[in-house]
Amino acid sequence: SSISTTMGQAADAGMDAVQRRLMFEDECILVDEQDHVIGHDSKYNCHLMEKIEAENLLHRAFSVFLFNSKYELLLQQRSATKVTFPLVWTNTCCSHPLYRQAELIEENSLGVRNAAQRKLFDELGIPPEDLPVDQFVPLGRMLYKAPSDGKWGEHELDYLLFIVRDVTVQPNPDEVANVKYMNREELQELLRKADAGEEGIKLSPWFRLVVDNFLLKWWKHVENSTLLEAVDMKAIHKL
Ligand code: DMA
Ligand code: MN
Repeated sequence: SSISTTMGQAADAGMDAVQRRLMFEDECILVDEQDHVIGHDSKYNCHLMEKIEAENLLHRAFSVFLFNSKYELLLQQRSATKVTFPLVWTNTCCSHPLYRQAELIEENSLGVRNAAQRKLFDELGIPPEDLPVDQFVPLGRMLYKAPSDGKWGEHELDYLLFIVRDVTVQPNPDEVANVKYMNREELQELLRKADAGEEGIKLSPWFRLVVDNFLLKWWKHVENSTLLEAVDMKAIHKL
């Protein structure tokens, strides 16, 4: 193997092999703060805090919130092997649209919805036919930066996608440690435990931002079947 490969492995000692592969295979979409595509870079580079700060790297992402027909929200706990934010509780599924034709389509956020369908299968084993792309409702976009640990972090323009659907779930242990449907009271309880610093209960920073800024209002729209009234894809909320 080449010297650079050897050095890269030394620098990332302990990184899970599956997650390392995705770090170099996944090519993220670089955007400016108005969400215009300005280039692309590896998932690895896009999540290195040092590069984010030095080059102001910002990439496109999505966060899915899936509700069942009882209007409970599916949460996941990230696997222990995730490079960023291991073992934190978060919304149903998050990832990045990749720099490829099907996931770059901007009309009606179709590229992002295609990526969501792909990752809900990869992470949670939900068959794509259970999640037609036209059923995802893009509600809004937020821009945020969050360090994970010393080396890694996020700086994303995140599309917030809601979907109401009963699905079969088969979590992929490389990605997901645990899943749970929660009603509002159960989520409040989880938030309380996280705030109290209870052992093993942590929330992702982006989920926390959505909870604090949008979730309760949008949850009511889910229950009233009025989600389309909540759509605002013009603004980009800088949080
Ligand atoms: C990245 O999620 C996207 C957001 C909104 C944080 P992730 O770290 O779970 O990405 P991936 O599943 O591709 O590792
Ligand atoms: Mn990211």
